[in-house]
Amino acid sequence: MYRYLLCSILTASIALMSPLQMAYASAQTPPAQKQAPAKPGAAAKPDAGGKQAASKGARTVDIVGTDDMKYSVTTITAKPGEQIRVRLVSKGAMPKIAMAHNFVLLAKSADVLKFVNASAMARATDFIPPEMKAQVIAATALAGAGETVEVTFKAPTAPGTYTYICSFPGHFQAGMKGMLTVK
Ligand SMILES: [Cu+2]
Repeated sequence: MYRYLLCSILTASIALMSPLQMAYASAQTPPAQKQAPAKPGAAAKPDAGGKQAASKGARTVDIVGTDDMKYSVTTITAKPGEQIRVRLVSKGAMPKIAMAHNFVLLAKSADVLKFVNASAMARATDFIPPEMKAQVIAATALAGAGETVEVTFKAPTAPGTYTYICSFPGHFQAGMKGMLTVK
């Protein structure tokens, strides 16, 4: 009699458990999947945290670069000498060799068109022409689709507007540029 009772209790609990477990498992899956796209950002955080000693107090400006060759942010305002961290996320479906983005802030004295033309020939150095490095205030590496790059720099102390560009060939011409205003 007892054994029969025990058996039926066990059977009942097992029968109850499996649908419960399945429900639990299926409830667990969607949030896990939802979190996956956020991972690159989250993964970048420990890295950023590690760099915080160098960029302490820096204000972060998040920019998205897309396959239509545009920045999501085309104007940045900074105080003279302010510490700025630009974090650029590349979103798109094209392979990195054909579509990648960077953020290159140029000195006020820079000849932007000349820089852009020289950049197109500088694939070996991530489209930053070595002979024109003196005109670069700050630059990130290239970010292919799904990648995040960042650079922390001190805004110029001289008030005025400074051009930033994506130096990947053709992108500046397509409108991938913006203005940093120091005031
Ligand atoms: Cu670009």
